[in-house]
Amino acid sequence: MFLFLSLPVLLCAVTASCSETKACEDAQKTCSVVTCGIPVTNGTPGRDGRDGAKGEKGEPGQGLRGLQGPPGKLGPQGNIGNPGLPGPRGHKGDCGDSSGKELTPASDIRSLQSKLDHIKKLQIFSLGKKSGKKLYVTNGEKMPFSKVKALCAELGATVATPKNAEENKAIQDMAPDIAFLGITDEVTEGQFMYVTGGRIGYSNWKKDEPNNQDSEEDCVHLLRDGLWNDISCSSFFLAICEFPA
Ligand code: MMA
Ligand code: CA
Repeated sequence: MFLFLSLPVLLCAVTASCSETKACEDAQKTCSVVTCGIPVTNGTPGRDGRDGAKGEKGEPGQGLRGLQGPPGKLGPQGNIGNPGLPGPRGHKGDCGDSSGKELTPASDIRSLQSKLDHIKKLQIFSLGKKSGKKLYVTNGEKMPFSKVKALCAELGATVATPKNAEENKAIQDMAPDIAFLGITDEVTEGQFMYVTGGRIGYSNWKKDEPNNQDSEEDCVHLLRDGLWNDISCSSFFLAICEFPA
């Protein structure tokens, strides 16, 4: 703590080394202008100092935890999920209506039948079929006999089979090439039969035929001159089908 001395004392003290009470009393004897004060203790406190620098952050407090806040806002909609498994089989349905109101009326059936008959007539006319005569049809393709049979069967027809000279001539006239006839001796060698059944009642063999060449000629084809020859069933000839007279 400093001593608070008046200025003259200080000046004197400077010359007389008057820095202490005892030194000052000594100085009074030699220094007339020196007035020594009574010894003092502490002065009144000074004003408060300026605010210090901000301190470091303190440790967390020990108070009670606050209440939980309200729920947050709704999030965005998610992606569409995968399809679910098929549901269980439903109950058996009711019996059908037997009242007949769902059926096609007989008048409609008659009308359709009439139209179909008309279309058939037009087609027969366009193919040149004469009343009471068989209708022969070809697609112009050559194939083994088994294929000819299958093709004609698909059409609801049979393989062209002349049962008299007139029919033989009709086929000869419409055929653009050598064609298979619906006749074979596949069942019994040398015994020619209609593929539709029964022994043949008419024939038009070429001279020296049938000869069963190489023992493998069970089918019959119609040559361009209208004569017949027995030939291998696996060889290729024209397919001609016939529809009833
Ligand atoms: C000859 C004759 C016929 C036989 C054929 C086989 C050309 O005619 O022998 O009887 O069916 O050959 O190609
Ligand atoms: Ca032959």
